[in-house]
Amino acid sequence: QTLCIMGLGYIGLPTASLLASKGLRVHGVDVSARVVETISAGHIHIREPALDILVKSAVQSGRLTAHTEPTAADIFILAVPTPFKDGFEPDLRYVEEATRAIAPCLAAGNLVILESTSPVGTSEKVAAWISEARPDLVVPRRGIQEIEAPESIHVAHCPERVLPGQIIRELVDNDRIVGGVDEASTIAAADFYRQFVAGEVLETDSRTAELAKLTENTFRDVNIALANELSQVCDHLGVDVWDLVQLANRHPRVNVLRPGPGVGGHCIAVDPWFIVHSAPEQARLIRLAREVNSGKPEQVMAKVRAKAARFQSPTIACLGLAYKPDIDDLRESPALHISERLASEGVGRVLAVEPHIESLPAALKEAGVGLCGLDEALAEADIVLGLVAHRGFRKVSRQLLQEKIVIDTCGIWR
Ligand code: SAJ
Repeated sequence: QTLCIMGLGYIGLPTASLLASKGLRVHGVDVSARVVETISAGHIHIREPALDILVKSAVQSGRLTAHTEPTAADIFILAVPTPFKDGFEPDLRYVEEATRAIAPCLAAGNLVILESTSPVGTSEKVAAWISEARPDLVVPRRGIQEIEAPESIHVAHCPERVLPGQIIRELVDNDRIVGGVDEASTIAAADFYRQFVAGEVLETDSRTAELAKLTENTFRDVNIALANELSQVCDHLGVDVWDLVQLANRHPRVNVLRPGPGVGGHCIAVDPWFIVHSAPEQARLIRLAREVNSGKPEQVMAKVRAKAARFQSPTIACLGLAYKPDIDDLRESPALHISERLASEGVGRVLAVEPHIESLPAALKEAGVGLCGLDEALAEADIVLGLVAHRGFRKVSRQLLQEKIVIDTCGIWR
């Protein structure tokens, strides 16, 4: 089997190299010439444990090659970004561009899989774009069974579900949801994933598969919003939120998540909006949860401003910049946003501690944030602001902390 993967980012590249390691011939495509060059040299442009070794051996074996243009293949995977525009409207530009780019390469019997997290109905749009570009092919449509049409292609959605930091393992171990635009597409796509997925491959239709993925990330967002709202309630009532969560979670059917400085990353803060946008009247709780989580950084900053007002010119040690613990990923990170704002507003001198990076992003430097080691930052700090529960932060001496004003947003020392 030959494979053409559109998009060599956090999902496309691990998938491409994994499938190449299983013996498939993989033609990887990315719009960035720099990304293509890097991968062709056997290197990677993103950080993910174990990915470097996998890509290197896939490229060396000749089974993974990187290009800027697609080619004919048996299976096409679309793994391009699906951001949103102003007004939280999903931006399907990259999916449409990738679909139109592969259309001339398609032949009867091919399978096209959309892996990008997408609003409900996107797989049907992919099928419609193909049909428009290639009237000679039989393209599946919802609810219409093409009986014995050898010239038919297949279109299905199989949402990615991997956790950054554990991508390689989860690509194989996680159960996968596969939903075709028609039943033949579901079967074709499920057969493909069963070749390399150790978890179960669950069959459904494309619309249910699309909504299932959005539901998974929305479930997490709503539950984090509950934790974040409880942290506000606790501040108001003078209750320790960490004690509260720990005690409530001793109930056999309760599992409150951890409050934090806000929800980061490029998935959980985006995906719920796809549901809200497509069903605004119905998705009231989902919208509110999103608003609670996106308002959390401002509440953290208000707390810091209030404490900082006691000093002439306080030094604030911001512990962590990543979007979650023990990774180096700074994308859409509330910790990064808070550090930058505290510095640019002049709330104090901001020293950031982020053991997973070597230099600060330009915007933070411009805002006047300094990057330094944990001990140095703690020695100089008047206010210690815990933003990410990196493992390395736990060891800080309690005695040292007692001499400082500590705002621990994510329970590092609990
Ligand atoms: N967070 C909290 N409290 C918690 C848990 C998380 O504040 O108790 C915050 C984190 O600090 C982070 C954000 O939420 O800022 C998101 O982190 P995460 O670990 O929950 O999720 P992601 O964004 O790294 O990956 C998610 C995963 N989805 C689910 O767990 C349902 C992953 O499986 C998806 O593949 C990924 O989104 C994606 O690409 O959609």
